[in-house]
Amino acid sequence: RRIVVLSGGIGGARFLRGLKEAAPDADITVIGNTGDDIHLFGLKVCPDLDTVMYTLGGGIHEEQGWGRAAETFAVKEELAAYGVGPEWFGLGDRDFATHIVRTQMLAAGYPLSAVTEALCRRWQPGVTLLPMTDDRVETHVLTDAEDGSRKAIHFQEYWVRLRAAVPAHAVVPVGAEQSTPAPGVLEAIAAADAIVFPPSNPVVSIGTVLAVPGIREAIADAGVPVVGLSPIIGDAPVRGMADKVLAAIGVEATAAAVARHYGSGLLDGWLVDTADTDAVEAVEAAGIRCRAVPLLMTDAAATTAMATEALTLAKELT
Ligand code: GDP
Ligand code: FO1
Ligand code: CA
Repeated sequence: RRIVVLSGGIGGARFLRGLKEAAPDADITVIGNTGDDIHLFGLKVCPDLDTVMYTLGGGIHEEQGWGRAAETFAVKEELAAYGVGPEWFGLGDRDFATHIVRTQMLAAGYPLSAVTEALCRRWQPGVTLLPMTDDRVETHVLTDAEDGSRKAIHFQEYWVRLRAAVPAHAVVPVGAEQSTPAPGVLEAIAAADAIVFPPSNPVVSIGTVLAVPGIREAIADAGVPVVGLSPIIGDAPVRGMADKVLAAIGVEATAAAVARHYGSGLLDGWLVDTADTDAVEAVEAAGIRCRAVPLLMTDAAATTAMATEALTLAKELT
């Protein structure tokens, strides 16, 4: 079985661990969000690709959910001693090596997809990890400037420095319109037996992947079940500030509203948590098959059970 998963960072990566357990023989292709990417100190950092790679490759900082296990911050401290920031973004020494290799390969002319493949030769994530595009796409958030006008800031500045605590008027994947899917992306979608939206951020993770022209259309035209799992439980994100970016695009932070946002044109099946059993009827009324199952990735067994439910739902919809 060939399964395609659109993924952000933590939510997608943790789900993928369960999916690998639930379908050990499946051929899994992950289309990773690159809208969170940021250039710092002359280096290209790809947080969501790295989170998937480290999580599936056994190098992730488990509690934190991003960055490397057993990390140290000597380089960051030395940069700070020179007064070189930003001090609000924590790049560790081990993680730095990834960004150095990536940046060196990009400078030598390799596209991000080839660089990601090379990095994965070390980490052996057990999935094919593709960036959504080889082109530069950067998510910016429209916020208020001091003088009352509006200014766009990089998503990481909004998310990490400001903790999404300032009003967000719009979320813009800058460069997406002119981007094209990375090699292998449309091919994987066309060859898939099922397409899964893990419990990733619907706006700045899955929404950004869908903003690459051709990807949404390819998914809708694939003619195979598209099933998703809600990242919202009990009208709140399980972790992070997804409610803030949902508000910015005018979508309520509920499991049902997120399903309706994707819409029956894209989504065939949707899993909500058992805390949201009430939402099932509304989702089905929107033409999306829905069921309530436990959706908390508290441990490996619970995560594998979620992936099994998603695959069962996909099979039913085939
Ligand atoms: P990010 O790029 O690191 O923000 O990660 P993703 O976009 O892949 O996933 C973030 C989303 O995962 C957040 O909106 C969370 O609500 C969701 N999430 C995290 N843990 C869980 C969980 O255990 N269950 C569910 N259903 N969602 C989760
Ligand atoms: N998230 C933070 O909240 N603070 C950080 O300092 C931080 C550093 C960081 C470094 C590398 C990396 O791959 C991810 C990092 N993240 C950090 C996580 C990440 O940038 C965001 O959580 C996601 O991009 C949001 O989707
Ligand atoms: Ca992300």
